[in-house]
Order: sequence, then C-alpha cells, then structure tokens
Amino acid sequence: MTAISPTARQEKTACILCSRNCGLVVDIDNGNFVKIRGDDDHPVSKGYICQKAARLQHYQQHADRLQYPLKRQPDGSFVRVSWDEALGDIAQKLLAIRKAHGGDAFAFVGGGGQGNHLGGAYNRQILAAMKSRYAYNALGQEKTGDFWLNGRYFGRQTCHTTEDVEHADYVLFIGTNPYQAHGIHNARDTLKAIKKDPDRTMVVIDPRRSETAKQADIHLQLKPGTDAFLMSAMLAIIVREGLHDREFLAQHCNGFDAVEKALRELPVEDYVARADVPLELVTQVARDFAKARRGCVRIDLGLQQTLHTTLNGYLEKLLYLVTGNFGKQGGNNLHSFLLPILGHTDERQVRKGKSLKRTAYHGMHPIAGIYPPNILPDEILHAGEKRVRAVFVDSANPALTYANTGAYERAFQSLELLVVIDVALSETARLAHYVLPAASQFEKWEATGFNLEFPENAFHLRHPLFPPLGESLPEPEIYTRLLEKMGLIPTRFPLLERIARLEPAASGHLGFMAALGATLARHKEWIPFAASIVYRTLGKALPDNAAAAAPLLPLSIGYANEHYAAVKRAGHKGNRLTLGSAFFKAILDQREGMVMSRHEMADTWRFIKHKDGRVHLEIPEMLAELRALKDEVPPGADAPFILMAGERRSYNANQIYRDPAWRKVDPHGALRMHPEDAAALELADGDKALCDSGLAAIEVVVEIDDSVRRGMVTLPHGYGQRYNGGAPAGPEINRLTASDHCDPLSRTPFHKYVPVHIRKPAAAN
Ligand SMILES: Nc1nc2c(c(=O)[nH]1)N[C@H]1C(S)=C(S)[C@@H](COP(=O)(O)OP(=O)(O)OC[C@H]3O[C@@H](n4cnc5c(=O)[nH]c(N)nc54)[C@H](O)[C@@H]3O)O[C@H]1N2
Ligand SMILES: Nc1nc2c(c(=O)[nH]1)N[C@H]1C(S)=C(S)[C@@H](COP(=O)(O)OP(=O)(O)OC[C@H]3O[C@@H](n4cnc5c(=O)[nH]c(N)nc54)[C@H](O)[C@@H]3O)O[C@H]1N2
Ligand code: SF4
Ligand SMILES: [Mo]
Repeated sequence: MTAISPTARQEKTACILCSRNCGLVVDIDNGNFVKIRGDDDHPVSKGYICQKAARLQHYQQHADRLQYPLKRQPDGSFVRVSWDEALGDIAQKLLAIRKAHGGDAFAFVGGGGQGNHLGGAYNRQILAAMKSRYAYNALGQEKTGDFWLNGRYFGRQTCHTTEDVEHADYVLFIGTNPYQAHGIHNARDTLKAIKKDPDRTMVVIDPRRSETAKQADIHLQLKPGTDAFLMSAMLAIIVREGLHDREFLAQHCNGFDAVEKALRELPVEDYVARADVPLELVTQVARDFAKARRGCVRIDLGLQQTLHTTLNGYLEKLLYLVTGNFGKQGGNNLHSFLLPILGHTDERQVRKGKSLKRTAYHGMHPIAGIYPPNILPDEILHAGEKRVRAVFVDSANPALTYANTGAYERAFQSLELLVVIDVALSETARLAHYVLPAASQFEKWEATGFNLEFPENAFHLRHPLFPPLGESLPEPEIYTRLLEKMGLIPTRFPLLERIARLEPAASGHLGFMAALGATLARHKEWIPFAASIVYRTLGKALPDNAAAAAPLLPLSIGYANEHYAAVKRAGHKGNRLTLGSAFFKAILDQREGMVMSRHEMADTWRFIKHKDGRVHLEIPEMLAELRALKDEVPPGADAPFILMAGERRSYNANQIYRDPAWRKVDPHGALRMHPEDAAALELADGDKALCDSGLAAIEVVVEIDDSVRRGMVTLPHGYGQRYNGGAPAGPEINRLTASDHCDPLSRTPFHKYVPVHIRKPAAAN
C-alpha cells in the first residue's frame, strides 16, 4: 500500500481522453495523481473506465507543459514575456490586421478537445471581435458530412443522432471499433453483454478483424472504401424483399418513393462482389436487421473518413430509417444538448450568397458553422489579397492532426500572426509567434459538451483539483483579458457586479439576468461578448471561484425552458421561472455530474425541425451520387496498398498525451501488415520500411498482423510528437495525407483510404 501523506485527498473528476468522459475518483498527493479509478456515482459511466485513464498523470505533468507566455524571436527561439506584453501585442496586431484587411483575414482553429468545451463560450468571442466567421476545427475533418445530412433529413444541422446500443437486439457496427475507440456507453461492458446474450446479434463491417469484430457474431470483412456499395446493396435487398417498415415510413417520412426507385435499380450481386464479402451472409444480415425488434446502427471514422463519406452517412441513416428503427428504445434517436457545440448553416442563405461566408480560395461554405481543415492551408497560401493572415489555434495540434502536415507548416510559417493557446509546447505551438499557456483541465473549471445521450442525458462540471501551473491561466481569463485589451468591453461593470454580489442566493440570480438583459439592450455592441461579461460579474459572486461556469446560467435557463418536463422528470425542482437556476445550482453542486433530463421516447419527434415534423428521405445530391456509383473507378486503384492512416489502438489518445512513456505497448506506432503481404516484400516483424503516399514518404516499423485484409496496412493516430524537443515519436501520419484527397461535399479527408507503396528502406534512395 502507498503511504498516504497528510496532504493526500480524494476528489471527483472525469477522464478527458475521449468523448465518453467517464467519471473518475482520484487520489491526489503532493500535487500528483497517485490513484485513478472509475466513479461508481457518475450518472453515465457508473464506475466504468478503460486502461488509458489510469495514466492521466502523464497529461497533468510533463516536460512540455507551458508555464509562461512565450514570444518568438527573429532567430526562431522563444523568450518568456509577461501576460500584459503578450496580450497587448496580440491585441494591437489583431486590430491592425482587421483594419487593413477586414475580418476575413482571421481564422480560428480548434476550440476544444475531448474534455474541454467550457472555454468554447469564451473563445468564439474572438471571432466576433475580429468580425470573422472562419471557425475551423476537428469536426470539420470527420463529422460535417453527417451534420449536413442531419440538416436535410431532420431540418437542422444541430439535429444530432445517437444510438441506443445498450438496448438494441441487433447492432450494426460499421467502420468503428468501439472496443478500442469507445464512443458508446461503457463500450467493453456493452459489447460483452451483447456477446453473451444469445438473443442479441452484433455485426461488424470492417476491413480489419478489429478487437470489436473479434467479439461479434458476424464480421463482414469488406474491401476498404466499398461501404457505399455494401450498404446500398443491403438496402436494395430490404426493399426488394419488402422488409421495409411501410407503416413507419407512411407515418413519419417523406420521399421514400424516390429512394425506393434508386435502390431497386441497383445491381446487388455486383455491388456485394465489389465489397468482396459473401452474398449469402450480406442477405442474411440485411434480412435479420430489418426484422429485428430493436435494431441500431453505430458508425464512426471507418465510414466518415473513407471514400463516399457523405453518401455513406446517407445510406447508414437509411438503414435505420427504412426499417423503422428510429424514435424508439434500442434504435437511433435524436437528443438534447446543453452546450451548443454545433451551429446550423442555412443552405438557402449559402445559395443566395447571403450572410454566410464562402472562403476566398475554395469558395467553401461552412457546415454546422464549421469550415473544413483540409482547405485552410490554401486559404492562407493561395487566396491572394483575401487570404487568411492571422490564426488563433486553441486546444488543437493541426501541425500533426490535420491533413497534409507539410502544407500546414508552410501555411502557418507564412502568417503575419499565429497565436497558440495550449497546455503544452506542441508542434503547432513551435510555429507560433505567441504561445499562451493554458491551465490544464485539472487546474480549472471544465466540462464537455459531449452530452449526446437519449432518453436520459447528463452533464458533468468538473472543479479544479490543482492550482494552475506557473503563470498559466484558464481560457476564460485569457480571452476576457484580450477583449479588454482590444477595447471591446470595459474592465468593470459596477451595476452588474453589485447586483450579482448583493442578490440573495435564493432568488436564483433572476435579478442579475434581468439587469444583464437591460445592459445588453442598451449596449448591443457587447452582446457577442456576453460570456466574458457574465464571467467578470456574476462569476465573481459564484462559490469556489467558479467564475468560468457563469455562462452556464443562461444555458441552464434555456435548457430547462425547452425541456421542462424532461428536466423535472430528472428530479430537478422548480417552476417555469425558477427551474433553470435550480438546475444551474445543481450543476455547481454535484461534483460527480448530474442527470439533466429524462426524455420520453416520443421526444425524438419533437426534436425534428422540419415544419411538417417528418423525416425527409429524398436528398437529390445523394441519390445522384448513389446512381453514379456503378461507374466508379476508385482513386489509387493501381496502388499496391491502401493505408488506413489513423487507427485507434490501446495506447493512443489523440494528441493529449505527449510523453511517450505513457505507452505500455507499441512504442513505434507500428505499421500493421498481413503476413502474406509482408512475405512478398520480404519484410519481417520489427523491420523498418518506407511508407510512400506520393506526397511524402515516412519510415515505419512493420508489425505482422493477420487481422488486416491483404492489400491493407494501418498506422495509428496520435503519434509523432517531438516530446521535449526530441525526434518525432512514431509516425507523423499526416505527412502522407493530401489536402485534396477528400469528400467533395464536406471536404473531410479520406484518411482511411490513402493509396501507398511500401518499400524496404534499402531500395529507397
Ligand atoms: N484509443 C483511442 N480511442 C479514441 C481515440 C484515440 O485517439 N485513441 N480518439 C477518439 C476520436 S477523436 C474519435 S473520432 C474516435 C474514432 O473512433 P473509430 O472510428 O471507431 O476508430 P478508428 O480506429 O479510427 O476507425 C474505426 C474502424 O474503421 C475501420 N475502417 C477502416 N477503413 C474502413 C472502411 O473503408 N470501411 C469500414 N467499414 N471500416 C473501415 C478500421 O479498421 C477501424 O477498425 O475514437 C475516439 N477514441
Ligand atoms: N490521418 C489522421 N489524422 C487524424 C485522425 C485520423 O484518424 N487520421 N483523427 C482525427 C480526429 S477524429 C481528431 S478528433 C483530431 C484530433 O486532433 P486535434 O483536434 O488537433 O486535437 P487533439 O489531438 O485532441 O489535441 C489537443 C491539443 O490540445 C491541448 N490541450 C489539452 N488540454 C488543453 C486545455 O485544457 N486547453 C488548451 N488550450 N489546450 C489543451 C493538447 O496539449 C493538444 O496539443 O485528429 C484528427 N487527425
Ligand atoms: S479514454 Fe474514454 S472510455 Fe477510456 S476512461 Fe477515458 S473517457 Fe472513459
Ligand atoms: Mo475525432
């Protein structure tokens, strides 16, 4: 047993490594995590964790942690500067760029990782300050195709779907490996429960015999990039055999006739052959899924970062819609959000060229308010006078994680101003003019907006466990000071501060909210900066220095108002006037997180935003792409290998861990290759090889592994950090990925389908 010192204590928090944000109980001693385990009281994870969470000390403390603001010198080195100097300089430069070139010269990148979305309320203010709309982030390289479809199917791009795998009796996992990547409720327990139950069926559609496929009843090991063929063939089988849910379609959907017609024209046998999977098995899966009582589809990057990304999303959603597995337990559903992490881009306005900005070089419009990272290097390097000249990066490491590392390096090096806000001196931070140190996610109030559950949804506000390292600051303070330096808001709001301080707690801050409304009505120019104003005023009156959480008050009031019955069902007390502030107080008080709402299944229909309340199945762009499939020649069909660039494994976690010592296995981030392919190239396990995409070649270490299909190789995501100034640890996979190898509609990259040559290094030269 470890000796417990008098300073030791136990606290509640959550894991920040993936979108599940499992609740944790941590033992802390002397400023360090000494023990980490799952929190049985957490309303969602209920004690569950995976092997990655136990290593969080490697995030909290390591050699690359930033302690002071840094300014780059002409010789490329960094010197420590004061916050006042850094923010003063940045404010001046931003104002000069805005004056000379207008707001479009500015872009914001990132803004939240897997566990830190509370800063989002503050960081989006910088876009308003610059009068720019260019928000780029990682969702624009994986999920925007899905959001676009949601806009068409359900009426708004904020209508996000979730999947009730826990209660399904027939689950299709397509292009996802929840055993490693999680993404579903307590993934490994949920998979185990399905596996054990003879009445429930798990089907995995994946070109690799993944850890999830190993648990499955049926594995369809298709050829990479052929999902659109396979899924459309499955749908065609369903409609041909009359297994679609006519009653559901008539009651809830428009446009099925057009879909049915397109599906009936499909050459099923040919398409299944293209996917290279057995027709009988595909037929059986299509039939059984259609007949299942509670069928559910869960997908992720294997569909979203491969050929036909958006069409894949269209077909995947048709699978559950056509079979009536929507709006019910064990199916796919819509859900509520507390933090507005997605916006809605009105396509009619895009078409009219109104209000929504198309980018200068690619003419790309946003989806859900987000621009795709694949185009940003061109918008900086090639857009002429209208180019992006200044960029803020917050909570992201695009120099490693966005497509085409070389293009990002060139583009970022050409900027007039690059500011990076991070907890660590990342590869992107090394390119910056100013690096601003953020307090870690265990040193400040934080929360995630990944509350994607239905019918029961939860929220967890985490309190700080340690003081900020060195001079690092929480993002709310950084952005608020910057707005003040830019002269956009005053530093004091005497009236609001006084009301916030003197108002009795029992009144639920309603007097403050009224005064805030009146202030903003008088000063409309402050409306975009309401988060910082609430932070500086109400924030000061909140207990335990929880100022950063202040903008949750208006969000709580809005949520309680919109989902009144569901919030009450979750046990929150109050009436139409008071429920929101009671809800806010519960957020502040409940250290293990809380259930926000208990919806009724029928609420899914309330979340639909089409005026007729129905799902619109006919999406002409998708039906056109579906019809064009039959003539497709896949890109790179002549390349010997298709690289899956970015696999989730047991020891990768985006770019959140930097110290390679956190890994227990796979130090090189090896290239997985089928034994017969390796033999043909005379490569042995542990050999070095070159992986060449045409854009670049990188050295890799080979791991022979018969779980991949022949002709497919994989490299992990989340490597390549130059920790403590050293050489890249493991593959920098995005040196290989090209900016224009992407979905034409959403511009999200085809990372899982990168045609490559593999060579022995000797033959390289
Ligand atoms: N351990 C770990 N977990 C993570 C993360 C991490 O870095 N490490 N990152 C988190 C994040 S940000 C995300 S977005 C999720 C992603 O989670 P997932 O998408 O589930 O994970 P991946 O391993 O990227 O890809 C999933 C599967 O797609 C398969 N695949 C590749 N090509 C194709 C294809 O053409 N068709 C089909 N059907 N399948 C294909 C791969 O073999 C793989 O098994 O993971 C989250 N969880
Ligand atoms: N080829 C290829 N590329 C991929 C993928 C792939 O599968 N293949 N996966 C993609 C996916 S799905 C994703 S989501 C992206 C993820 O890539 P990114 O969006 O770049 O995000 P992270 O890797 O999470 O990087 C987070 C950064 O935030 C910093 N950070 C941590 N905590 C804080 C904090 O509290 N405040 C601030 N300001 N910073 C903090 C970390 O130090 C790190 O530098 O990668 C993508 N890139
Ligand atoms: S990495 Fe994800 S699944 Fe694992 S403990 Fe953290 S939040 Fe939970
Ligand atoms: Mo992601």
